[in-house]
Amino acid sequence: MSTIAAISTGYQTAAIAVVRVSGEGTRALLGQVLRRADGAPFSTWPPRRARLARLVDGGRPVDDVVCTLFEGPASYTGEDMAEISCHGGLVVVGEVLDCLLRHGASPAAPGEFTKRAFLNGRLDLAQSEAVMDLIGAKSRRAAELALTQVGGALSGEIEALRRELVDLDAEIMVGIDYAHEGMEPADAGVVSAAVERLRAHTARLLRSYAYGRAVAEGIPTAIVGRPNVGKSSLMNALSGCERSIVTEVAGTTRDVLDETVRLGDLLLRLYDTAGIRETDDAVERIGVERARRALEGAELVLAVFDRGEPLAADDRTVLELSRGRARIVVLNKSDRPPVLSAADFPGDTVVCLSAATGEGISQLEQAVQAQLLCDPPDAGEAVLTSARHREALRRADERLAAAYDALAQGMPPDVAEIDIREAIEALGEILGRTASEDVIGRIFERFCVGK
Ligand SMILES: Nc1nc2c(ncn2[C@@H]2O[C@H](COP(=O)(O)OP(=O)(O)OP(=O)(O)O)[C@@H](O)[C@H]2O)c(=O)[nH]1
Ligand SMILES: [Mg+2]
Repeated sequence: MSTIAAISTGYQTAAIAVVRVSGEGTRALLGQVLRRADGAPFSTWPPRRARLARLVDGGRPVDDVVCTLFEGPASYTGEDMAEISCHGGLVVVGEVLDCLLRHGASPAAPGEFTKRAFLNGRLDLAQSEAVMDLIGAKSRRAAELALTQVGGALSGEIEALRRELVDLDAEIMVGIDYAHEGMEPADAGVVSAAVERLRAHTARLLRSYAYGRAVAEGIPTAIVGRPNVGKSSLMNALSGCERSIVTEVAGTTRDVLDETVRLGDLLLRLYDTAGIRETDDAVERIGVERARRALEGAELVLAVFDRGEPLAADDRTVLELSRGRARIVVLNKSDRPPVLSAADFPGDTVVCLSAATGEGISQLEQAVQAQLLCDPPDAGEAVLTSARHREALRRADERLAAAYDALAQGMPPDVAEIDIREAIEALGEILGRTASEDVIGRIFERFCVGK
């Protein structure tokens, strides 16, 4: 493969920057542009040792750099590669990269280093995706989950599942292929017991997605309620900044404001909306319409009420609009004498809090976890965070269910074998064993250049 180069630290002024090079021409390329003060030729430099050198472009000094060579196949990409730490000024970094390109390197495409790592078997597809999740992590917990996945926690579980299915499939196939030689067909009871056991595993992984997604991506959440109940105050209390304007005037918020906030481990993509009420004001009416749409698009609704006042007609409209949705009733202004209580909202999860003092906010977190069925996993358990992985795992699980049903209906194991083979394929897609070029291309396109 060609030798590629890219700035891995992004285009910004910093003390140092790292330019990466990978490909079989790495040594030859660096031999042309790096000079050691002691004159030792590049070919004699030991790998995995940082070496100070001057980078020169046809005799013209460009920068003093520290270069580390990693020999393939035990490198990130699996090829010979190098990391050049240079001074981090935009001009200097640009010149270092230009010099490498002038001496024969090609500019790396987005994610090309990691793509090569995948193609050379250094990382599987799930691990490669986790590299990007780690870079883009929006919270410490999200970074932790991504790092565990880079380390192979999810891949290990998926691969173990796949292996067991491959063994099971082989057992069934032996019975089919050698039936004429008197080989007994696989025992349907044994096969269905194995399938059931594997399904318990896929079911647990699928359940973990609610938590994984809430941590990694966040849940679209609409804050709705009649005017003045404290929706914007709640948004501000959760985001820790004065994101929304708060006043005692009913009808302050006119447009939908969004902000991603952290609630314990979970991320909520919060939408603060205009107070829902009948109004003659044309601008406010548009705001109310947008609030309704935000509510429809949300996966979780925080329906806010003023705990110090009896339920008004507009409050009942809010309850009506959010009926049947994943909803938490928030009784705000709990610092005031109470009028409303949980008993006024039978069947609902109710949290009393004060957006003004912050009291009760932590109860909201527990309520969100319970409402979204996203309890944290036990330590060491793999967590699904990607929609692609969930989709493939869901397909595998469906095929296993079909295999189980076929066996339960007394069909011979070779009918179930087709389903088992499809389940193996679906699991292979997660790891990239059976993913199409298209899927792989699309995954790496989303990376940044230099990764
Ligand atoms: N005592 C008390 N007052 C609060 C609390 N939360 C909000 N308020 C007050 O209630 C008033 C309305 O607050 P907002 O956050 O603007 O209410 P809103 O629901 O966004 O109102 P609109 O945007 O008009 O729909 C303000 O005067 C807030 O200071 C609370 O927990 N306790
Ligand atoms: Mg408001």
